Amino acid sequence: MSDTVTRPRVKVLPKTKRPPLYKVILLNDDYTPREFVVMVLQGVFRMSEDQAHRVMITAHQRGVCVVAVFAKDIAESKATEATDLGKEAGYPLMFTTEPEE
Ligand code: TYC
Repeated sequence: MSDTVTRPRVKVLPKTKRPPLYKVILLNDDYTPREFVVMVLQGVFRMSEDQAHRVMITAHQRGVCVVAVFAKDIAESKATEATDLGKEAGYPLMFTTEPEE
């Protein structure tokens, strides 16, 4: 029996690939009250009142604002949850998601 040690010829790279990230985007509309938008941002995205107010004002003035970035399933469930809160209250409040470049 020989004691030859064989090492792998191919370098094994560690599996460190992160899941692709998705932006949650808030869309402006003409009907949802500002305070309601702030409340939803605080509740669903755990923002302070200050942060939530800044995001709401940005969407109000520019039409859209990126709220946060998450893995795909989390981004989608939070966008749905936030949009549904508006729907339940009778508002057309809308959150969408899109992949981050
Ligand atoms: N534009 C709304 C208003 O004037 C407030 C609003 C802000 C609604 C941001 C949606 O994403 C939004 N009552």
